[in-house]
Amino acid sequence: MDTTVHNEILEVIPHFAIYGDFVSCKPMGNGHINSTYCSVFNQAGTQVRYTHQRINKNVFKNPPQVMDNIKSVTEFLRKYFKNAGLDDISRRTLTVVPCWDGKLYYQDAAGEYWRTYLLVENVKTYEVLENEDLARQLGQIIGAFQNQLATYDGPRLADTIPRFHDMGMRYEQLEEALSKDVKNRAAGIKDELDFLFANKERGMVLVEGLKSKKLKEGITHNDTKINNILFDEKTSSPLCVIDLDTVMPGTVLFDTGDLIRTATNTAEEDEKDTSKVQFNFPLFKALIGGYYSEAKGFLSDYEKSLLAESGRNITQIMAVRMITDYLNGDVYYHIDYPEHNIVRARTQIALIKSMDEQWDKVKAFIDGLGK
Ligand code: GN1
Ligand code: MG
Repeated sequence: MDTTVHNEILEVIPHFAIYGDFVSCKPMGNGHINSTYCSVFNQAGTQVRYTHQRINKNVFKNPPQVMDNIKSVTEFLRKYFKNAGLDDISRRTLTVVPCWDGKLYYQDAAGEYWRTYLLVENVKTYEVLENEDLARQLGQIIGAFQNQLATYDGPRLADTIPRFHDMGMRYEQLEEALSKDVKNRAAGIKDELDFLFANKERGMVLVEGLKSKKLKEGITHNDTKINNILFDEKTSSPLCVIDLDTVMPGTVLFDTGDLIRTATNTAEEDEKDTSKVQFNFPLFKALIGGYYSEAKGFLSDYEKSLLAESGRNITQIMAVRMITDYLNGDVYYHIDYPEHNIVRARTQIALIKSMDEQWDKVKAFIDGLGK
């Protein structure tokens, strides 16, 4: 047994409806919000793996509601894939393993919420994309995911984090953090704050588009960073969109935005050397070309015109959120070291600057899409 395993998980696992003999469990994953473990069971001679997650209730105020959403979405997708004649469906969408009492979560004595999924085997993830072919396929799977969810006919989905991508609210939170400055960090990040406030106005385009109904509201993923997509280890093709905690109403541009933010960056989200952070135009073209091949049937002209802008916009909102957390003393995102949030924010700002430098060709590419 791995000694790094936290004892709490050993109390939690037996509540889930898993047959066979428990073999081992260890921490896994690198999400910024939930804590994840992987367990192994011996089921009559076959080793089967599960993932267990503690849902961060500081972030998700109503974990049972999150699980209801996930159940509705994964059941819908399973049906969809079945109707499309696809095989290997338990690798194409997540499978929730309920508790013995039928609940989709277990609440431990400390009040923490836990959930379990089948672990999707033989897959890999990327922090930085390696080539244009991967980018094109990544764009396609997110376009397809949105296409699938456009026909969603299950129970109404809850807003698991209200106003999640509302730039106006995110700036209000930044202002508040700045006025309190609980860690006296504001003085050391003047350039970053100046940049974000100077660009506040242009950041409002998506949230205002939703308010004025110039942008349609549909069901979107809202957290399409590239490591939330599992790629098949053998074929290298994207297979499964995971991290469904924030699947809820939004504009498709929230998803293209996060995809652009993470797929076109030549460096990782928390690269300390910002000179390594560049917006990679060939990757952008491949990504959006792939996305557009799936999305052209449902994208309005206005949505299409904002495809590139969505990348800049979601990168900006992440910078605002990361800097806010830095000022608040790192209460939201998991951090590995004290400067982690400001390092992340600087990377986002460097990426926006690199996009700005290449904006003419980016715009020209978007204008020429489909022509
Ligand atoms: C968080 O859970 P994870 O690590 O996929 C965050 C996203 C940010 C992302 C930045 C619920 O995502 O909004 O884009 O970190 N999720 C939540 O890496 O806040
Ligand atoms: Mg997440």
